[in-house]
Amino acid sequence: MAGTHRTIEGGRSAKGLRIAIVAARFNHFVVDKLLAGAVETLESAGISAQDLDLVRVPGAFEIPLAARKLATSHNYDAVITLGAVIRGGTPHFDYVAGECARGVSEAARDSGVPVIFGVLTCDTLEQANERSGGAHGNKGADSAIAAMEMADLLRKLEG
Ligand code: INI
Repeated sequence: MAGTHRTIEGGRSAKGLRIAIVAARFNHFVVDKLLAGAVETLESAGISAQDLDLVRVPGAFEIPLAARKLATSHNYDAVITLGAVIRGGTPHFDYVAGECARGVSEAARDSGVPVIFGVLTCDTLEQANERSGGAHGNKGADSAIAAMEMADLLRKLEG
């Protein structure tokens, strides 16, 4: 009904936000492009250099533990996770991708801090390239936007 509701949503400014990025080293040729997209987006949205920390982990499987540590420290308004899990010929993909996704959502739920899932899970390297600065955009940049929105939304909801 018109006029009887209000919409609450977060803005897209990074001014005054403290953000941590957890980036996997595995498939670094893809992840580095996600990282560049995230950092550029946060910098153009006004983040201060001292308010942005980068944490490196070996692979996507290790992302949840680091993300949870950062989120529960409450030193950050949001945590962005970046990685690339690319399907090989074995079930390994399903374990790594599944555990990573589950752990990232648990880190957010346990801490109450937004933990953004910027981990590509793709069948092929081509699909990963398309989503890290190719035809389908840059998941790192999208994740930075989601982090800003969610951090601001939580501030408003906690009001
Ligand atoms: N880690 C990734 O980030 N992406 C992958 O595609 C991947 N594959 O395919 O194996 C991968 N494996 C490593 C894993 O994340 C852990 O670092 C490793 O198992 C040690 O715990």
